[in-house]
Amino acid sequence: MYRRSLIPAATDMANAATKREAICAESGISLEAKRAKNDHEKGPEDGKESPSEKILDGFKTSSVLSDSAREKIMFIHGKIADQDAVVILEKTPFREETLTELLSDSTLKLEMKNDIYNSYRLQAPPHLNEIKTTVVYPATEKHIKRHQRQESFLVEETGEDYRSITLPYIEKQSFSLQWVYNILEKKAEAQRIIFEDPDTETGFVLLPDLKWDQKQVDDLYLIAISLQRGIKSLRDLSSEHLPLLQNILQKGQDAIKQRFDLPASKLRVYLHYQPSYYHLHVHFTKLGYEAPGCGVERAHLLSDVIQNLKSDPQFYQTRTLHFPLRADDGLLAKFREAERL
Ligand code: M7G
Repeated sequence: MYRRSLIPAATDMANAATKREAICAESGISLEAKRAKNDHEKGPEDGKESPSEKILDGFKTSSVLSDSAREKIMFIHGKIADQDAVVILEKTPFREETLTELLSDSTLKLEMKNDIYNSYRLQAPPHLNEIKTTVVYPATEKHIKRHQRQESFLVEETGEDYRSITLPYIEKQSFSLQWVYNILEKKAEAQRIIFEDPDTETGFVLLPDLKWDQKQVDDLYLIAISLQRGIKSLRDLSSEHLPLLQNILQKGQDAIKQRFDLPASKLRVYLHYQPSYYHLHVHFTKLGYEAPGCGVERAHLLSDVIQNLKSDPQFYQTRTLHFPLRADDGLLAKFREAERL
């Protein structure tokens, strides 16, 4: 079966900001890369942006943090103008609507022939051979570490462990939420929003995840970000949040059905524990796509979360939760210090 392409939807785009994004997507450069140096406050839609094609010109590679031949992805640490940067290069899936062009307009170089078996190197036209590129710049030590291949350990966290070990740690150490606030305040990615419910209590914004290039639904990945601030993670949820969670599930599914023609039965809707960013958000990925972090040790289905809160309003304050931590994670060191590992 061919992949369903999303390109026609993209051609509906009308205004200038959206066109800018399309150019970005075309060039394979994530909008994140277009942020002006040290400009954490504004997204590229607002300010004068540095030219997208220049950001990697002076990039100096320090090391390959990790890579996967199977997933065709590489995480690279390097410097841009003496500041740390992380570059993620990822080959993207084939698209049905470019197949004819790909097969007819490419050059074939013979590798070997044997009976009915023929092996070639196909040299595709550049626009059919793009690489999704994400640039995190300036990157913190934590951004660099998280992409390094590392052994991980499963941690068992009681409600008390959360309050005495995890909470004090995440209050000091977690990633900046500036990108989340930029989205909520329409300072960044405003043109990418797929659905928005403006209710201050139960509202949320649904948009493509940074990891998704939106070219085909096979690897669909959206995130719903709660408008309410201050809900850090699963641990903060109680029955008072049921209307918010049910709203995200229902309206998120409806919006995806309408926009991408994918029914709820084709979606995996979940929260991470631990998340990387401590502002309530829900992941929507296509069932069958092995999205990073969708394993049982980290993903909690939103429908299960809702049921758990219905049967016990304090479920997530009292239950023991398990999650993996990388060997170099400071939180793991805290669990070790407390002799909980
Ligand atoms: P998480 O569960 O906090 O952590 O999910 P994870 O990154 O370890 O999965 C945060 C989600 O937000 C991830 O799926 C990220 O790919 C996504 N994300 C991160 N950033 C910095 C951005 C961004 O700037 N824009 C968008 N649209 N998504 C982002």
